[in-house]
Amino acid sequence: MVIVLSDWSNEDATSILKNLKRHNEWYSIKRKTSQPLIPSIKKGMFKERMTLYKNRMPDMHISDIYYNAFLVNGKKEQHYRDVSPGEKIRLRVINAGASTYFMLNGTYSLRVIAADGVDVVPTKIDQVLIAIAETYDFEISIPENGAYHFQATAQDGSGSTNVFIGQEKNQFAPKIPKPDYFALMKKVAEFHKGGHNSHMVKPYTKIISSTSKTMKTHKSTDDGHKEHSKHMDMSKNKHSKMEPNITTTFDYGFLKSPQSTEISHKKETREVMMNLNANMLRYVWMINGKVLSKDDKILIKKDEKVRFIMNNNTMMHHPMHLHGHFFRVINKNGSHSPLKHTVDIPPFESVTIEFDANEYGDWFFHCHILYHMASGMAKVVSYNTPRDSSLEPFPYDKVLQHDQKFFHWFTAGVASNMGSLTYNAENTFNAFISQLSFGWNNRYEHDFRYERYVNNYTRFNVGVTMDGGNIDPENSDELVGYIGVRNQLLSVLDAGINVDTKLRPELELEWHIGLLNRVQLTGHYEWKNDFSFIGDEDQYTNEHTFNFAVEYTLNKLLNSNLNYDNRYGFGVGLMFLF
Ligand SMILES: [Cu+2]
Repeated sequence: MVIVLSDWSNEDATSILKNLKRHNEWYSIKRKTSQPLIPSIKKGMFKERMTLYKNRMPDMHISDIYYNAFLVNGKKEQHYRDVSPGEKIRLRVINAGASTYFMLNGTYSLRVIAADGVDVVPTKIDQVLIAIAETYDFEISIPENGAYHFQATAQDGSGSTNVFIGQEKNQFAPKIPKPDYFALMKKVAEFHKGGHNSHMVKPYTKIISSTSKTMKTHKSTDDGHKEHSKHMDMSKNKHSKMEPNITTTFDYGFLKSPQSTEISHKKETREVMMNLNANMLRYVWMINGKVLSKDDKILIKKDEKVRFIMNNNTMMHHPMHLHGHFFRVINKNGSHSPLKHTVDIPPFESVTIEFDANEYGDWFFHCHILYHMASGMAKVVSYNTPRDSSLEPFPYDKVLQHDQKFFHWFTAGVASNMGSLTYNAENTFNAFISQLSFGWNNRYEHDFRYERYVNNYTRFNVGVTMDGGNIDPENSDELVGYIGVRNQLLSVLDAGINVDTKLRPELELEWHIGLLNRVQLTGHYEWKNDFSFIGDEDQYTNEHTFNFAVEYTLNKLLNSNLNYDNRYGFGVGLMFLF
């Protein structure tokens, strides 16, 4: 019996990705998985909260998206009666979700007989976490007096889907408890005490010769050698862990191949160290700090033994999937490590896989979370052989550009004191932002700028501001250009320094702090000083502009707010996101 699990959203995938890119809070509000400031303080976790801010991390979420339903073979629940009491059946469970891991359990424990379609030594287990794109085969016995309940619970605790196999629904699988997100936040904070990215390893590719036992090193430094010896120890230890498991105590230790899966020791080993990382605030997912379009190929050669060591530096699980090969997931079973095509890399852990390079051509290697893959978390494992001519209609370079797609969004505000309209067009490295605000008192400001990202958090910007002290045509409006640099100082605070065409310096701060599940404190502060380097006008001498708002999220598209702006005064209003 085949069980296909999936996650259903009423929203289309492009729109979901746009909302993730614009950091719309709605999905986490719906799931109630955020860790806002006030409850964090109440739970005595102010320090932990600050650690996440400082490390420019968003709240700890197990999944990014809110789903309307979880489905099994296309329905919320299935009841298959066409079995006999006591009958043994093979249940093949496939996780076809776009971005949901499921915890699987049943009326009684599951007997695992295969993983990703490959037989394993049968073993009983109470729960199995199935990553996206993984497959497990279980052997289950139908109860004598009722139906077997097979339950798949979304890992983030936001829902479940159920199958009953047999007659009467009278024996239920134990409920899976919801994750404690504050406890997870605490673990992440503890992990980051030593400074963020302290566990980052320099990526490298090395050839370890089979005969001479010497190493040929590519792209390496002395530093790299040190790292390497450390990681040789890691592979000796088989399944290595950087830290205790953050989100679950689940690993692949229960999977053991019935035969040895060792690859001939005579082969040269190509060891590839990679880091899985992200700019979680902008929803850019990378391998070794690069999206696919910036760094595509991992070159390998036929007949090599290829070893990938993958360090997950993010707060999310990543189901890494390699096309065209089965790889060994190195675990405590050593020579009998299981063969799989998809492997879960839990947050802040390291996993090693090995495969026999016995193919040719290019093979996609990617995170199987749809939105991570679309944002760049992928590589091409390439034997560097000529491309198949049948692929000519799909030019390679064009295929790669997928993660450079622009996303567009608007924010429109109407309040008793003012109105505003913001438009963003952003991709991985570029952002065009137009911001207009106007008060009913006839003052307005329009700013248009281009930002170029030089790393995850820093970008150069150039823009123009039309500052209308007064819309009254008798007063001249002033158009000035500016240039500067911006940096995301904290996950909740962005800062910028500019100098305009009249050589006036300008400092900007912008914050967005989650106070409660639906309540955010947002605001903006701008200071301009005119040292009169150019011209003698004094209208900008030490000008402060600021606004504060307490926003209450009504739904995905609508916030209500109470705000104060020192140009436009107090107001209450609504903000539309589209
Ligand atoms: Cu991922």
